[in-house]
Amino acid sequence: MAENGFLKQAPGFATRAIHVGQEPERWNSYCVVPPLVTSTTFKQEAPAKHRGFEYGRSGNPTRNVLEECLASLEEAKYSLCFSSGLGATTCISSLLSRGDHIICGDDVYGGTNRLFRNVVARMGVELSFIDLQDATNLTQVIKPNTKMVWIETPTNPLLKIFDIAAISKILKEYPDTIFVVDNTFLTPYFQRPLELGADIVMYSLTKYMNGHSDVIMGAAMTSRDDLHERLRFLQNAMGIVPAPFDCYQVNRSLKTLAIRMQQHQKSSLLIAKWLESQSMVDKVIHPGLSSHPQHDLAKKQCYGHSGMLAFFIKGGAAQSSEFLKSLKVFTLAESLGGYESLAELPSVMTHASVPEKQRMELGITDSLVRLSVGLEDVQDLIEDLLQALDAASKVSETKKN
Ligand code: P1T
Repeated sequence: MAENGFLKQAPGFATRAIHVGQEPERWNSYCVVPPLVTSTTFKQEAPAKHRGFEYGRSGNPTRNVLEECLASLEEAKYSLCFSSGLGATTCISSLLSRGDHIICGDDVYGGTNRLFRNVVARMGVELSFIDLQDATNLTQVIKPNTKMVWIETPTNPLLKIFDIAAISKILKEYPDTIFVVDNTFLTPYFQRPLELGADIVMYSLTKYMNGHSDVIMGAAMTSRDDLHERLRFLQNAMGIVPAPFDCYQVNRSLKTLAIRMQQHQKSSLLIAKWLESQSMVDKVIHPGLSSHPQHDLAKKQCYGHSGMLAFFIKGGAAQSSEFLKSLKVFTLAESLGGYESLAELPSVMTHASVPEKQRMELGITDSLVRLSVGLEDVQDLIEDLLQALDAASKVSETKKN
């Protein structure tokens, strides 16, 4: 057990992030930093006789370097990269056929909800959203045609925790159902769903994995040969591949993933505890707080928590809007997981595409503020939050929703 009560990380993660796939001996020049290969095509010695690369969509040396490193961090046999997180989701959901049923956790990124509802369901896949805080809820909706269960944990934006091992245990009875976990909020540094029984782990690499808010990319990892073969076929057939330069950037960013995550963890918990003491804050949601309803589960299944937290501000849209506009160190923007702190209002930003009824049932109200705590000095962040909460407190009561 780690000092904070979460699972203790085995040594080796940072070393693998720095060295796996990066061996200088692979390149004629013995370069220590893997090169950025932009060539879209590769010379063949004779028709259909090549040295592993034919055409940039089906494989690229810089992408291979990144995919190898990612597979190692996830302790997965395989990893594939995509042009965005939603690109990875598009590819994974293309494993399904008309008439299949997908069960999705009730609280997911707004874009994932929109893709499933407005694209995947329209192609004839049946869709159910369900709250899996109690894993046995699954048994009430699962059907013979359920071919995929998709969850985020912690969920975006409410940070609910689902028990990956308990869900996968139930799914043992349904061997044709693929269990996918979107692990974007935690990264393999803090949670490894494959070791808990998931079939596929999916990422928006745009977030913590790249961590510098300058690349849009996604990934899928699996240790199942059949799933990898099909996903690799789809990645190429559907053309959802990332640019080599973006792969180069993410590969570089992985070198500092472990230390970045440690600092995100530390700063976000300090801020969450501080927010709990503020009179303008109704409730703080952070898996590292003992007040989080699944704090014990988080400690049982994760190696730590990231920089993500959410809180309900006292009042409504007028107060949350004033708070967000008043921030000076935090930037009011969508996305998360970068070195810079971000704040947003999910109801009208990242989750605006979720139908209002579903948002209200979940509790994604105009008072719910989401923070991605970055790597600035934590005291500067607290002072910024303090002055913005103060500004929000001055908004007249009558301006409440
Ligand atoms: O933006 P993209 O790389 O396509 O990834 C989509 C995605 C998938 N899964 C999770 C858990 C996500 O949070 C996201 C993107 N989310 C945001 C942009 C956001 O601000 O929540």
